[in-house]
This record gives sequence, structure tokens and C-alpha cells, in this order.
Amino acid sequence: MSESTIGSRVRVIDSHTGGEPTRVVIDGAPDLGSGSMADKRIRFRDSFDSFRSAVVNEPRGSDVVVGALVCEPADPSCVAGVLFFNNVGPLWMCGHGTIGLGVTLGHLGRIGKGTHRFDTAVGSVTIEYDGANRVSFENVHSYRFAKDVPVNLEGLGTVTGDIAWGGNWFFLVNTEALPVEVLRRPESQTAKHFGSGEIETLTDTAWRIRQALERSGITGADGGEIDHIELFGPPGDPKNHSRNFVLCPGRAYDRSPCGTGTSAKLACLFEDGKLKPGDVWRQESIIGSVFEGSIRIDSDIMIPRITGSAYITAEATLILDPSDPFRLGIRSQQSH
Ligand code: PYC
Repeated sequence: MSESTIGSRVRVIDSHTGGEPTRVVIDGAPDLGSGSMADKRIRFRDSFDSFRSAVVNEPRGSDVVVGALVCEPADPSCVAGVLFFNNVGPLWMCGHGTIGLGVTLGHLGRIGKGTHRFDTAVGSVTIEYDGANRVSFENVHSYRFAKDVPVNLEGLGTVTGDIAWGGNWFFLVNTEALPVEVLRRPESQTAKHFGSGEIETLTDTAWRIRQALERSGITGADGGEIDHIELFGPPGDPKNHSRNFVLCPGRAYDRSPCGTGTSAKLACLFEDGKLKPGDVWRQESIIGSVFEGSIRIDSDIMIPRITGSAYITAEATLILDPSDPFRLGIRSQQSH
């Protein structure tokens, strides 16, 4: 199937994990051929970008929707292969999407309560599904690449942050020095009560950090683009340890605490000696939803485990009418 032969019907199941939507494509996806999931990701990126846009972008989706294309796994121990993507391109991995996929496959009766493995573009991950709405997953090895990296923001001075891998590249910034007091509000004022101006301040600040990283040539290992920015403040609810605001590659913010972002945070805590195996870290999102994180060490390698809940919101058939001028979605203007 080439881009020009994208079908006219695509079956999807929508869910949300801690408020962040996932759209799982269960039928009508292009055939990505054989090879590793990393190979399939490249084929998907280079040859089927219109399919990506048709599924997640307006008018069928929005900048916030993360897509998950289910395909044959390359690793035979896995029940499914999955490629995650958003409004501007493919992601490497997605934590809230992994939880959403688990609940979606459970909803379809394709998996039951128990342990299963998914093959992703960055390696296999193991999930534990409770048979209803709750999923824990063991992510890929996560680690801090660099600590206290200074970056100069025009008009805001220098901020420092850590660069860490949690399945995507993150720049993690404690916001004490930033004019985003909205992230330091007390319990009663989670994002449900924020004005759009306050979310825009967070978005603008995070976006400026991302642009400054790009301008300064600061990357993850092997030149990996740091395309997720994670700002931290104290929790809104004292039961939790911290609240975050995560800006994704297409300038949409994660409504959930971000599974890969929480993995990156666990890596930094571990390397700072602030988290050890057996501890539970409760990461709150900007809208007050929570992921529980913990770690295990396997031959010197840190493996994060993230737990959250997802809920099915729709079963749908997307219709790609050949006469529709926006059949393949309205492309996002944000750079990737
Ligand atoms: O949960 O890892 C995540 C994620 C990445 C982008 C949006 N959500």
C-alpha cells in the first residue's frame, strides 16, 4: 500500500489516560512490511505521513491526540507491535499510550488480565493489566544523560535542566527560577481552574526552552533531538510528590503526567540518590491526574515501572472521503 492508496475507512478505539487521549488504529492502517519496529517507524515516517495526519490531526482529531498503530511485532514474545505518533510526526515511545493500548486490547478481548509484552520502536515493554482499567508497564532502560545543563532564554536569563531518556528525550527543569507561578499553586487550583492564559504561559516558557536547546545545539545521546520539555513544581495534592507540565513535540501539553517523562524523572531521582528500588513516586500532571512510578535495577540498568488508568471513550470508523479537501487532515504548523 502506498500513500496514494490509503483506504477510505479506518477503525479506531479512543481512550484517555489521565486525561491524555490515545487513538488506537485497529483496522485500515498501511502495511509497514517486515523488519524491526524501528525500521517500520522509518517507513511510516517517510511513506505514510498523510495517514498519520488523517488519523490524529483536525478535523478528525486535534493537536492533543496521540495515535497508536498496532502491527505485527518483530519480537515474537510480544502480543503486538505498536508505533506511536502525534500531530507532527512519529514518537519513539509513549507511556500514557501504552496504558491506553493495554486497556484498548482488553476492551477488544485481545488480551486478558495478566502480563503481556508490546514491541515498540525503542524496544519491548512489559505490561501488567488488571483486566479492567489499570495498567502498569515496565519501560525501556531510562537514564540521565547530562545534569545541570545551562540554557539561555532570551528575556528570562539562564535556566538549568537535566537531559534524560525515558523512551523519548526530555529536558527536565525545576521551575523555581521561572515565572510560572501557576505551577506552584495550592491544592485546590489544578489546571481545571487555570485560565487559558496560564496554560499559554507554561506552553510559551517550555517552547522557548525547546527553541533555545535547538539554537544551542544541545541534544541527547547520538544527537537525539530533545523534543519534550518537562517543568516541575510542588504537587497540588500533598499525597503526591511533584506536579509536572510536559510540552510535547507538536506544542501540545500532556494532560497526563507523561509516562516517558515520568520515567526520565525517575532516572534523575535515582541518579541523585533520591529514589531507590521499593520506593513509590507519585507524579501528578498539570490537570491533577497521577502516575505511580517505581524502579528496579537489572545488571546496573535502571528499569522504570509506571502505573496508571485508562478509559475507553469511543469506538469509531474514520471516513476518508476522496472528495473531501481535508481528507488527509489539516497539517499542524508546528515544526517537529
Ligand atoms: O505518556 O509518554 C507519554 C507521552 C508522550 C507524549 C505524550 N504522552
